[in-house]
Amino acid sequence: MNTATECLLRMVEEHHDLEDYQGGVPRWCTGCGDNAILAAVQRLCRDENLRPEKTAFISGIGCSSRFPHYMRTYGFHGIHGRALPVAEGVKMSRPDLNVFVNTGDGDCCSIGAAHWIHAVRYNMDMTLMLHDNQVYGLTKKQASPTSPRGTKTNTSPRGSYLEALNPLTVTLGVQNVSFVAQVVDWIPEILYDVVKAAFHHKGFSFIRILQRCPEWLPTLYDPWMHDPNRILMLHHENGLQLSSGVGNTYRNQLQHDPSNIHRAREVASGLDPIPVGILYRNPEVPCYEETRHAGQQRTAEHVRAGLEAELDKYTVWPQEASRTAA
Ligand SMILES: Cc1ncc(C[n+]2csc(CCOP(=O)(O)OP(=O)(O)O)c2C)c(N)n1
Ligand code: SF4
Repeated sequence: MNTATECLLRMVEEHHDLEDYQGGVPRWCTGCGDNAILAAVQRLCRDENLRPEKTAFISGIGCSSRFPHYMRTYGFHGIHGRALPVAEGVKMSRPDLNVFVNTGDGDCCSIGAAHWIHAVRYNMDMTLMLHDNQVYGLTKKQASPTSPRGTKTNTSPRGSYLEALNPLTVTLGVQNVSFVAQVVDWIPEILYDVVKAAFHHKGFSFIRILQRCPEWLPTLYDPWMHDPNRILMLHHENGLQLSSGVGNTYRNQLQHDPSNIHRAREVASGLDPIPVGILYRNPEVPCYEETRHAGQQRTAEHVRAGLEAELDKYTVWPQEASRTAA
C-alpha cells in the first residue's frame, strides 16, 4: 500500500460521526434535561473527534448516572456517590484518556460530598457534569441537598426545612479550585459552549447543569424558562462570547472576568436571576496526576521492580525460616 492510500485510510478511520458516540437508546423520561446534556456531549465528542477508545464516562447511581450506557465509549456505571474515586483511579493510571464524570445532586452533593470536595482539591484533569434536578429522580422523589426550602417530596411531605446547598459557592471555596461554570439544560448553545470550554480546561472542571425533571418537579424551573430576564448571562473575552441570537434573547448580561475568584464567589451566590456561564477559570493550578509523578520514572520495569521490592519485605526465605525454627 502506498503512503497516500495509507493516509486516506487513516483519515477515514479516524473521522467520527455523531453515531459513533451513540450507545444504547436513552430510557430517560420524555422532556428530561438529561437528554439535552447527552446531545451536547455527543456533539462535543464529534466536533473534537475524540477517539472513543480513549474516552471514558464514569458515573455513580441515579437517572443521570445512566449516562455511560448511552455513550459508545468506555464507561463505568459505578456505585452511589463513588463516581469520583473511580474516575481518579482511571486518570491516575491512564492520564492519556479523556475522562468525564456524570453525577446527580444526590450522588455528588449528598452521599458523594466528601469525594467532591477532595476531587476539587486534587484538581485532576477531567470534566464533571453535575446534573442538578434538585431531587432524587431514580428513587422517586426524595429531597436532595439542593432542593429549595419548602420542596414537597416523599421525605419532606410538608416541605423541606433546610435552605438549599449551593454547589457553586461550595466548589469555589475549596483550595485548588480551577474551573467552575453553571448552565441550564434549556439553552443548548450555551450548554455546548460551556461543556466545550470545560473539556479544554486543563484541570478539574466543575459544571453545574440545572436539569429539568418533568416527572417529579415539573414546574421547578418554569419561572426562569419563561422569563429570559431571570437569567444572568455571563460573558467576557476570557470567558464565553455570546452569539447575536443568545445576546438578543438574554438581555440581562454581566461582563464577568472568570480569573477573579472574589467576584466569582459573589456572582455564584446569586440565585435569582440565575447566573449562567463561566464563573471561574484558572489554568495555572497544578494537576495532581502531573505533580504526583513529577521526576518519577514510571516505566513498566520500574513499576515491576518496585512491586518486587515491596513483596520481598513479606517473603520468608527458607534459610530464615529454618533459622527461626532452630
Ligand atoms: C449506598 C446507596 N444508598 C442509596 C441508594 C439509593 N439511591 C439510588 S439513586 C439515589 C439518588 C439519586 O438521586 P440523584 O443523585 O440526584 O440522581 P437523579 O436520579 O436525580 O439523576 C439513591 C438514594 C443506593 N443505590 N446506594
Ligand atoms: S425521573 Fe426525572 S431525572 Fe429521572 S429520567 Fe425521569 S425526568 Fe429524568
